[in-house]
Amino acid sequence: MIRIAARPCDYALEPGRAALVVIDMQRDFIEPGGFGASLGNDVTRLQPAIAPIAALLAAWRARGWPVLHTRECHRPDLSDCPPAKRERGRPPLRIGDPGPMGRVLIAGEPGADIIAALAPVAGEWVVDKPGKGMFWATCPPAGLQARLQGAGITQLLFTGVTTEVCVQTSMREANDRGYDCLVVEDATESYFPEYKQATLAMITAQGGIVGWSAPSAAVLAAIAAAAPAG
Ligand code: TIU
Repeated sequence: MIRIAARPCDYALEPGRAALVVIDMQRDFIEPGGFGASLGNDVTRLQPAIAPIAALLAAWRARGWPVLHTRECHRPDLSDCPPAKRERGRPPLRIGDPGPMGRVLIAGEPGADIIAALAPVAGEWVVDKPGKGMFWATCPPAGLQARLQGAGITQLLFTGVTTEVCVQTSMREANDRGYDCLVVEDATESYFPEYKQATLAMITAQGGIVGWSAPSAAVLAAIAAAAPAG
């Protein structure tokens, strides 16, 4: 057990049972011309999360611990995209429309790729999700919960984008399913800094009603001291 200095109290990480979760670090959210930009957002605001996530990935990979990446994307025929999602707002490009990185938020298109700096390596899970949460309609037929249970994973450390949308939704889904969840504070970003801060505060309030939070430095220092890279 590795003790991480966290909010609202220390987090007891169990080596090998704690997956690093990287939510939706895709070109469609992080680069100009994708889904995030189409919604009117300043995509440069997500950049600061990249280096902390890369450092966490290196630490997990050095120890052979499980890593799970997600991608928010839809089938080319949009059969898994509810009209209520596609028709929301008045973006210049909607889900499925052709854009500079291919069809927006469609599996297999360049925009749906995870950014090169954080590309998955062999053996890591890549979970495509049509919704905000990573448990909703993923990993057919048995679902993500069964897959995590099969791998003996009981703890999830969350990183990625955006804090108050897909990271928070996935963390809440996971909390309800019994996982010990920690969000890494500098390894997640939002297009709205105030929403990021509010999300971290509401997750850790009330004794950790949704889970824990900690800076990447605290996570990395704790595991470096307790579990030297092999
Ligand atoms: N718009 C926004 O902040 N986020 C999303 O649409 N998806 C994710 O958070 N991945």
